Amino acid sequence: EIKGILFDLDGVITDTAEYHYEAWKKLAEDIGISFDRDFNEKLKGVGRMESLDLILEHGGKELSGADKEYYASKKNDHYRTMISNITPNDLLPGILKFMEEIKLAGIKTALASSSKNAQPVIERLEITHLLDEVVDATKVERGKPDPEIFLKAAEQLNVSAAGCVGIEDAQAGVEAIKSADMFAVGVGQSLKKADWIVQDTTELNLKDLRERF
Ligand code: B16
Ligand code: MG
Repeated sequence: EIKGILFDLDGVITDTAEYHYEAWKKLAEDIGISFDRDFNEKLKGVGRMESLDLILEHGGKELSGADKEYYASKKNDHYRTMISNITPNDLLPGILKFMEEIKLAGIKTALASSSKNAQPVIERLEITHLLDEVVDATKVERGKPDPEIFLKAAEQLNVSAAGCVGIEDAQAGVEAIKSADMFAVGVGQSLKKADWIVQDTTELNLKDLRERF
């Protein structure tokens, strides 16, 4: 029986991925590193500093710790400016209906996001009341694919991992869910390790999920 559903934010509830992409692209090009959508896929679900490390590695560049802090915070300032315009219209299609359906069924929900900006984003999306717990990058030590964030979300909901479903759009996220011994829903075709793969968020519904769980 499904007791808890744990949502990734970026790519599942809203498409902040596009803003991360634009902000990283600008920063990479500012420091002379080429950046495209293909490479950007590797950054999905990955924390801010880890993402900067991957970009530097990709461009064959090394920076001091202080410079890395500077560039990571510059990227974040740009990202914060973009997310300040988010409204409930930016919820991905079908996700609000799905979250309301879960709430009505009495299943608990939590957010499990690698973003340190998750709180302002869910406030702007006006879905705070649909999430019983919020676990973001400010509350865990290890990023996805480590299972910590999903295990912590389950613990805060007071449900066992076996009763949890995690929903992710990133490879690192699906791996984290599987390492936590939970049922993984993957949004997007390339998530081969997921237990149920949907093309997009409009396919999410409780009946189909329960049949597969
Ligand atoms: P921030 P998620 C992740 O969010 C994004 O997918 C990833 O691209 C981003 O680098 C990471 O959050 C950190 O975000 O810089 O805002 O702390 O998919 O785990 O909800
Ligand atoms: Mg994501």
